[in-house]
Amino acid sequence: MSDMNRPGSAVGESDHIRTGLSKEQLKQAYIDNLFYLLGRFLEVATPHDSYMAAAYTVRDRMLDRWIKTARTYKASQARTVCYLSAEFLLGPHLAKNLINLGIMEVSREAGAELGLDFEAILEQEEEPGLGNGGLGRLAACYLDSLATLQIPAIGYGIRYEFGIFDQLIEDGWQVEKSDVWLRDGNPWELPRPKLRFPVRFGGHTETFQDDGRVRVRWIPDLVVEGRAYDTPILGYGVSNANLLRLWSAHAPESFDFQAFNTGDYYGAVHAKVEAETISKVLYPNDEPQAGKELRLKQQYFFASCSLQDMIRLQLGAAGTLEGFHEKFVVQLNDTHPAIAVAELMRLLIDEHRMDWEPAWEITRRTFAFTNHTLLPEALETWTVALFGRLLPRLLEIVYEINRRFLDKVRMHFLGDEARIARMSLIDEGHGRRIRMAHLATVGSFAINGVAEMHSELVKSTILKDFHDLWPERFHNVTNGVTPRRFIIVSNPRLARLLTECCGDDGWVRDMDRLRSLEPLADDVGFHEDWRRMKTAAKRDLADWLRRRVGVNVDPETLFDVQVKRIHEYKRQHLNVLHIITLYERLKAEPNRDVAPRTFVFGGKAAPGYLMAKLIIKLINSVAEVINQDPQVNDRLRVVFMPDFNVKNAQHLYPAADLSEQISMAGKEASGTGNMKFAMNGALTIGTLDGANVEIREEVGDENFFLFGHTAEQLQRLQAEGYRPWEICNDRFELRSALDLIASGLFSHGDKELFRPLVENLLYQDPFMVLADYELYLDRQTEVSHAWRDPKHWNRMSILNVARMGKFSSDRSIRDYCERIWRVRPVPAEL
Ligand code: Z16
Repeated sequence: MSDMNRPGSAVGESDHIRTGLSKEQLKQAYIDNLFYLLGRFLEVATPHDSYMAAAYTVRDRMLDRWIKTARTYKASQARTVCYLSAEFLLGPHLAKNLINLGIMEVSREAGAELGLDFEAILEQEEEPGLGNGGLGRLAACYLDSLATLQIPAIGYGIRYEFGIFDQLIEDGWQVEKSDVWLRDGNPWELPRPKLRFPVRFGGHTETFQDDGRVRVRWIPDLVVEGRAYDTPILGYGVSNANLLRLWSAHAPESFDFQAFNTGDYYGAVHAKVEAETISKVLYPNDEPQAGKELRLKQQYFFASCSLQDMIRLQLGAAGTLEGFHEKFVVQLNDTHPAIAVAELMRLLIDEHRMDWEPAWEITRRTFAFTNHTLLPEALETWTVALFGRLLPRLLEIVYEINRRFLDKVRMHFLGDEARIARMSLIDEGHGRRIRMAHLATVGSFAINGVAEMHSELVKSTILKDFHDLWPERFHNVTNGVTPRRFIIVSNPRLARLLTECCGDDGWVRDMDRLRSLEPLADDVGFHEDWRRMKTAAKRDLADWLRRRVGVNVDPETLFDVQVKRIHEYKRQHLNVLHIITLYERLKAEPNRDVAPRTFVFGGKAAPGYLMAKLIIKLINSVAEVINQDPQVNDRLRVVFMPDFNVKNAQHLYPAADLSEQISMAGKEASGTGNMKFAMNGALTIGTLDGANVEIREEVGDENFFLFGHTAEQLQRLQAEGYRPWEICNDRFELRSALDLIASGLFSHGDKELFRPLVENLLYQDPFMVLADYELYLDRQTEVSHAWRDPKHWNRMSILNVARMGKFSSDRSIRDYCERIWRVRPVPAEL
């Protein structure tokens, strides 16, 4: 090892092997890491060795920035944003970090000179899939924007040993496989074995006298230790690198010894297993599963560790907890971490001997709460019985918060008993349950929804009573996505074109600058560039689908894409009904002139959600029949892309022509896939739901295919008595499509297979698929016509990209900073 390489040598010199960014330095560092960290040399390195060495080479360059950022933040004494989230769906780190460091091209050249297959190295990375979908991916986009905007921030979550399951498709059905993402090691994280906190479970509480005051002691029957694992999150084009701190659960060593000394070896091992189970696996549901004790343990575990860590930082810096809320603001990503409200009270009162009032003052000025759903089945509650058994001290605190809160309500609404019952933290009607959304709302100074429409609905429906009481606490922050991953990493051709048009790459940090594309919307030469870019992306996807999924698709056809979690409210089956209708039209009239389309679906179903799994089976079954029918398969193709995740998604966004955002109006809080597609130049066919409303406002009504009933109209329909089967009576093609599914055509003659799906649509149709069918078909016909006029289509596509600036997560984070967190940038310098 050279002198320069020894620990203790000065870090930060631009010629340093761990920090230098030149091609020669990168090559040198890569070989060095391959040798010293992996025990390999170029000639024998496997692709995975190469990936690891590359990752370490990049990480070295991040650590330098990370340490300097931490120093700068500490000196600034600025307020830190703590983003508490049970999910972070980060996606692969390597390419993202190369981009944010600004060394993608030089690394590619360095790799080439070493004889490495750069793409194969990127392909090696197992993505950290620590999230289900939108909410977890949003958290990852926000980390990227926080670092890029130089905001002091920490992401806190759980280091699940198994993330979201890998999806296989066998005989058309979803099969789940466990996600062993840590098997080959994770080069991006730094274990912090000394950074650990105890978390208690079970047992009972006692009161005792302390200095003339009654205090409470919690005697648990299980103590779990949370250990920190840190991942640096680098901003784009800045030196700031923030911290993502994930907690892993372990049995405290001391406990093993105790049991061992008394001879209870099995007991000791059992306690260890029980403790470690807490961070074992991500719950693969996008809505809560009733009564899952382990899930509550996970929530309390990471909330408690994170708060103990903040308190440690606060005491280290200020020596007192007074003013804690001025140094930290904690954003609750949905109700998953809402228990933190009661836990901060416990820590302040029981562990740091504060009185209730000052503790409550700090608590309610610390938290802010984001709601992500209005679906009644997705609102989290815990039975008092389970909660009290697992967290006896927290139940007492929740009761006391509730008692004081209801006194206020009583005074404000002068004994409106119905309202008091509705607002209580305890739902007395359904076997006594704790309403986590109410706990989060009462404990927060700000509450926000994730799109304009959603935030309005939060105020007028699920939290109406709270809005009546505290209107000033309610806000909107429309979601956004990061252009670093969803344009630069996934669509480098588009990125290059945008940089050319704008004159520089300033648009990456200020997406409003893409407005300068507008004058090019009618430029013939630019249309040619646009077409070439799109066709190349579609060819790439076609190649990828051939290699990975084994299907052939024609890049000349319209790529019509719907990728997202499979859920009835998202209405993938409405899309299928359109496909079947096109199929029937072509069968009846083989020479009919229809725009050739390739339909691509992707998404995971919660393993216990049978209807969602049946929808996957239906898509694959329809695909099997249509793709094999020579009468139509030159004009219709259907593909289900298995294992939709961040890594696979990156191949799709650049290649899509049409983005399907067809949820039942009023059900999708925001959607974020809608943004990723539109900023890559896909046109949207969508309902007036979630952020679709704002996307349409931005890109212009004439550049968006709107269809469907409004949320209000659907509500009225439902109130009048919705009878879906009657719709079929006057809609011949709809009847016929449903009959075709029921006939067994797509199930080798089996008439039973899809019966639950068809009957549900005919007799229940809770998400009003049939009500929107005809409007959807009409709009799709217009899509086909528009596709026939490439000039017009390209114009719309260009204008979409030019006008999507609002949906950069940088804008969302600026909104949070100004409206909610009241924090400012703290630039770090190298
Ligand atoms: C989730 O991804 C979302 C909501 C929720 O209650 C739970 C999960 Cl895991 C989604 C919303 O469905 C989606 O509309 C929204 O865009 C996303 O959260 C981010 O806000």
